[in-house]
Amino acid sequence: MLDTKRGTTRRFQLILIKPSHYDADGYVVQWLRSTMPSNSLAAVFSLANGAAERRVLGPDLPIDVIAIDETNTHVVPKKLIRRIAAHGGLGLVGIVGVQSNEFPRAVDIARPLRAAGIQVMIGGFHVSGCLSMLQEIPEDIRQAQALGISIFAGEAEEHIGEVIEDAARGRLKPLYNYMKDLPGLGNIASPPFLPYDFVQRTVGNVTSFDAGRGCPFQCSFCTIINVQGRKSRYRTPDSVEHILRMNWAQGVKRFFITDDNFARNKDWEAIYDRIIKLREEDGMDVRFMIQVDTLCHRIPNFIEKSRRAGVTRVFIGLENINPANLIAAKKRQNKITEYRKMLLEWKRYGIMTFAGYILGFPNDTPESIRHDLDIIKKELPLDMLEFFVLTPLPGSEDHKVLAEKGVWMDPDMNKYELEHVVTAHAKMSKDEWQEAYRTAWGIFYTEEHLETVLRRAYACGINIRSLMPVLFWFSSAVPVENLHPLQWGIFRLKRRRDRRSGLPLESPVVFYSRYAAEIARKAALLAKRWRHLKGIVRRVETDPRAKFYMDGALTPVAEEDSEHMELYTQNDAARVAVERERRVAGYHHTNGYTGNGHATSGQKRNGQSAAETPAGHHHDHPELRPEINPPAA
Ligand code: B12
Ligand code: SF4
Repeated sequence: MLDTKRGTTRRFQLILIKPSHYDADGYVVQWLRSTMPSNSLAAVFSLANGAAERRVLGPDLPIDVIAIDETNTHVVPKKLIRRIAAHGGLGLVGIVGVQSNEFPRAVDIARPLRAAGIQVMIGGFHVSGCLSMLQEIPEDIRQAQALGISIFAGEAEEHIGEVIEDAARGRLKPLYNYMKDLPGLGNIASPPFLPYDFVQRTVGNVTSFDAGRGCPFQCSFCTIINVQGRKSRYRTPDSVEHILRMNWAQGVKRFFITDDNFARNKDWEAIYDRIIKLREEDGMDVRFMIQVDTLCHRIPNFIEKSRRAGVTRVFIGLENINPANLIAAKKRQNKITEYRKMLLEWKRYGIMTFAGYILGFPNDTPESIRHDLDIIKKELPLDMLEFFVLTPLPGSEDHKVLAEKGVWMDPDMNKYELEHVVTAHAKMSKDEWQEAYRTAWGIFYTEEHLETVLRRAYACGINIRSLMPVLFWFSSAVPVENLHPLQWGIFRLKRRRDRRSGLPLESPVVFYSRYAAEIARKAALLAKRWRHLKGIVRRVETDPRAKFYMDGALTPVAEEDSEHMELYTQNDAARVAVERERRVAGYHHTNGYTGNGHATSGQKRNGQSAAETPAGHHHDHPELRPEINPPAA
């Protein structure tokens, strides 16, 4: 419809931007191809399109929804301002899925928009986490509100219509707080979806969706349980099928299921059964990466069905191998005595394992970290390990406790990307801790260990040609780009004018000559690393004995592990943990259970643990009641 008065077409413009964050020099981290489309953006984009189809602004005011991912697309505020002006001045810029490390960038994007009178709203984990855990709204969010930015805490599923209507009337509230009102996901009509041209701007033709939200555990560094809750909320198998079919139709067949812990999605089995049907009966060869906890192998059928459902990669929150650290972080469900069983079980099904490892728990020192990593390399059959600095993320219990005690935390949110040390440690100086993070990558990804990982994978029937690029990615990001692999992309784009507010504009000569030198240096380094890894792959493939490769990590779990393996004997906490597990196993034996894996054929007996109670249903697993300690013998 044309608005004759203004000579413009009146259409409400809903522009959704997933922001990036700043690198160490204050430039926006942006790529020609970024890692993966953001599920937060997919979720809000789809909900907004649903509202547009429902014509929530009435039959005479259509809504255009535009999505922009700043990790691969240049955000030009002037263009957005012109676009809104050209459509009758009606619009809202929603900055979506904003993590703490992205909050400063989100506010910088908003500044020129607000100056031009455009309505802006910020949602995502930073604001939701702060509002759920802190007594008072922190200074950075208040400053954003002072700029006239509206804050949305909570989930958009049931509120997107209200936001659009308020924006269309020019009456956005400073705060929408729906933290106590988390939606069920089962009947959401518009599940996460992004069109193909969007997915194309990322690496590997993969997209993502959340099949559920919430996790039952209580890790003190975790934000998820305080934002999305501890109760499992999940999409129906119909809804998951709908997401898969929409993507299949546009040629996207690979998915990252973003649930922080898919093993604790209460409907995992029904969802898997539907996917298995799609794969085995309808010929849809869809593949997945999922995230799980370290006790998932004890859920009957979980790993076997993962394989049948097309899971090829699994991310596991290993976090640490020192039980004293795990207890300090309330990560009691992580039992070092289960790590090998769990990893070997994934290997048995030919699924690649990625694990997260956190550095900076109370008992960590530079020496202990180095020692722990040596043990992991020798004794745990992991394909990929990625490191994070223990960070009191806004929204976590750790952050809340430090804030209440008035302990120093770096006020610069841009640093909360789990690569910077942002608070103090009892046993390491700030520099030592930072250095321990930087060197961890080099300690783990040595040339020798890269070959070991490839040999182990080859012997387990994993396709090492698809493992190689992943190893390349994870082993190269920090040494070459000085960025975490999860933030990496293909070909860094840097714009002189996209610099953090408050920092000076550099001269074109300085800026472009440094940029060109960086591109040349990185290209040379990457080519060398790629050739090197290719050489290892060739060596493994042409070695006639490679199929029979065996080492300590691949050795089946056996009783004597606890006497020989350093994982179980390295310190008192480890020995106590092993002893405790033995007592628990003994207890279960005397109660007629089948024991939890200190059997000599541990691999075969996985899953026949205390979990397999006479009741037999996986929701009765003791690990689903994480706050209850196992009974003492
Ligand atoms: C998937 C994921 C990723 C993917 C992202 C790509 C993808 N495929 O989505 C990858 C692996 C690349 C990634 C990377 C990182 N991630 Co991440 N990630 C997640 C994860 C597991 C799911 C995100 C998601 O999709 N959630 C579901 C969506 C729908 O929820 P949502 O974002 O909150 O959006 C809802 C509401 O907030 C609201 N909303 C959001 N925006 C807006 C905007 C408007 C206008 C409105 C009205 C509403 C609204 O409505 C949405 C729908 O309900 C979360 C944990 C989690 N459970 O959310 C961590 C999480 C977001 N990541 C986190 C972090 C720290 C990172 C990293 C920095 C480091 C790391 N741990 O890997 C990196 C780097 C990111 C970067 N800056 O480049 C933290 C952030 C915590 C914080 N306070 O900042 C989280 C919470 C996990 C944690 N460790 O606590 N991540
Ligand atoms: S296992 Fe721990 S860190 Fe992972 S989502 Fe659950 S509570 Fe958070």
